Amino acid sequence: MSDNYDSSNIQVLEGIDHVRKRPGMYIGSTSVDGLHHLVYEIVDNSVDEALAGYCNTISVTINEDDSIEISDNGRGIPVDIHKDTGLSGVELVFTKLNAGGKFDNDTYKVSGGLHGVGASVVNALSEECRVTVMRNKKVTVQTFKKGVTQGPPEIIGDCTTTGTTVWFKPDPTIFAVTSPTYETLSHRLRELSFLNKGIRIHLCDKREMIGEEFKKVEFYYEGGIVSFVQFLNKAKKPIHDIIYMQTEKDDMYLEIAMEYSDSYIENVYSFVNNINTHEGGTHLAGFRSAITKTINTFFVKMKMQTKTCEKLEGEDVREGLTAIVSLKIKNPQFEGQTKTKLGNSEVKGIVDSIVQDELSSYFEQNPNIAKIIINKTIQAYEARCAAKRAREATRRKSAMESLGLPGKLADCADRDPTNTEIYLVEGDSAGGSAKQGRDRKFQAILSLWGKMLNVEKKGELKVIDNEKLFPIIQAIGTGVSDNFDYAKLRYGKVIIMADADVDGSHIRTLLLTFFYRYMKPLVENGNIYIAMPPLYKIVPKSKPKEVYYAFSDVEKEAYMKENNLDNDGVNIQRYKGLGEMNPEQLWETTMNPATRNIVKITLNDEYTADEVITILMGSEVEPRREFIEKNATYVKNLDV
Ligand code: 0RA
Repeated sequence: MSDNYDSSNIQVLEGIDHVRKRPGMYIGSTSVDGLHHLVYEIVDNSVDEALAGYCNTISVTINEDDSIEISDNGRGIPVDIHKDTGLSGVELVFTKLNAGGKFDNDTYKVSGGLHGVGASVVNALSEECRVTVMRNKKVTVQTFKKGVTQGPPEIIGDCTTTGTTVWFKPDPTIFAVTSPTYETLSHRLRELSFLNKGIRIHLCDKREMIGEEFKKVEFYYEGGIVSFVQFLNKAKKPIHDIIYMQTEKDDMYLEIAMEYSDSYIENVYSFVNNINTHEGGTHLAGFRSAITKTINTFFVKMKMQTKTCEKLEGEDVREGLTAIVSLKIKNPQFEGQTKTKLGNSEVKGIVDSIVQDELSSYFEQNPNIAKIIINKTIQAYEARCAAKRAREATRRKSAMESLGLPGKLADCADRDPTNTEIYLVEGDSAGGSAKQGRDRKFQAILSLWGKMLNVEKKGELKVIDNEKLFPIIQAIGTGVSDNFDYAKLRYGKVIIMADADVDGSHIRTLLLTFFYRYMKPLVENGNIYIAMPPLYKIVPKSKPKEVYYAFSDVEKEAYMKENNLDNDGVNIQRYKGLGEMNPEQLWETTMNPATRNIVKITLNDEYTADEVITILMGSEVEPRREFIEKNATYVKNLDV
């Protein structure tokens, strides 16, 4: 063993100690998100091996005991003993902070943000971790507990192929949750296979059977990000074929796929080293600036200007655009609140010039498509100008009436949004009861009236002008779309209250679509809620003062059984609508924070949330029919 062994061992132990004391610093949190980070760390190493060209299949298995196994068919992590340290290659990767397999420097490694802290962090936070390597015709195993090596690598057999398998069991003394979520892992693995074309990624959950087999899925996209855009647009009506560009320049690898559809929505996702840059950054800025410039150039060149439209703006060229911008670079600098904004300043100009070159030559070669896109953009421009005129007119009107708030609003006394809530109530009689029943200190009521608009089928002009939506926009205070300002939010909770029937469900879906498209941060930050009024009022005949409210049939049955009641022994009232409740009942069942049932709307999967909304509310009939047929039993409890 080398002289350096002792000092390097002390460093390793100090490293492990720090990771276990401050896990949040390495993996963000010790909640279920942190748990998933462990999986992503190991998968990222296999993806690096694939990007280097040595591996094409990665398999992730969740075992019955919640332990996790990740295999790849790469070269296998070296197992021979490193001269200077006396450690095996596996030991180096799994015990030295940031050693993570970055032996060679000729590929773009997935490292940055919270990722890239390496396998040693996973090891330190695992009760037990076992690495099995197939390499040089031998199968070799090395085991660790809480990051500490349990012995030298051991040859356990022969083999003919190569690869690495990492099995680990997250330490239950560190993690609040030790059971990974299939859907979350599946979402990320799908994203990874879109972003890295040609890699086959399997996920298998041995905790659950589907028929005779374990729950499992395989992701493989030959088209990479082109397939990604196809997937995002599958419920939309594209107006041309996907434009794809791929360039390597100055230590950067840039890939873009883009396609316009007849939708009004911008749907652009950007990535750096496979990390979703939710907050954008210099790569996205470069892309945006380039498409605005290129489209304007061809707009002039092709003599498409009109009297009213002489110049197209960024918002116009992004309307209806679905795109993936995927950049791989050596030293990404991540900034922003969630470290998902690219900061490297040199990137903007380089991406800008690449995209201008590529898109220009595409337009030169495909003038018909250029024309289709520019026409779409001109329409967006005209609609935006009309919306602006309408906004100004409304502003003038409200200034004259010196009324920033809608007439139908019964506001609350408190002005602090951390305390306040607003109920959006469908139906005038329910609105009346809610006004009388509420606690006016912190609860505001807005009765909704008029014809609701399906925002998915209309541009912004119609939306802000809509008689039902405009008072909601006024009352909430944040503004919409690009003018949205979270700091102006007037109520911390926005609660949609509608009947528990088909009409109520339609109103809820339309309002959720509106919030998702025009006030998305409210959905992302968990400000939107749905009130759940009870379905039944149950009064035992023997105790007429004892009132029980049941929110579902299951609850009703359970209550009857618990109290040995049969249908003769009780009076049951089935509420047909909120309007049937008096103010006291409404307060007790649906508005009193101590007793009510409200459901917070959450975004589970950003890509499918968009798809579900598009399918349910968009202009294409066929995907909607298919979706409803496939999901008929779930539609009632739709989780956007
Ligand atoms: C460094 C060198 C070599 C392989 C790897 C790292 C490697 C790391 C991981 C992590 C997960 N799967 C992996 N597969 C490979 C081998 C270099 C060579 O053979 O020349």
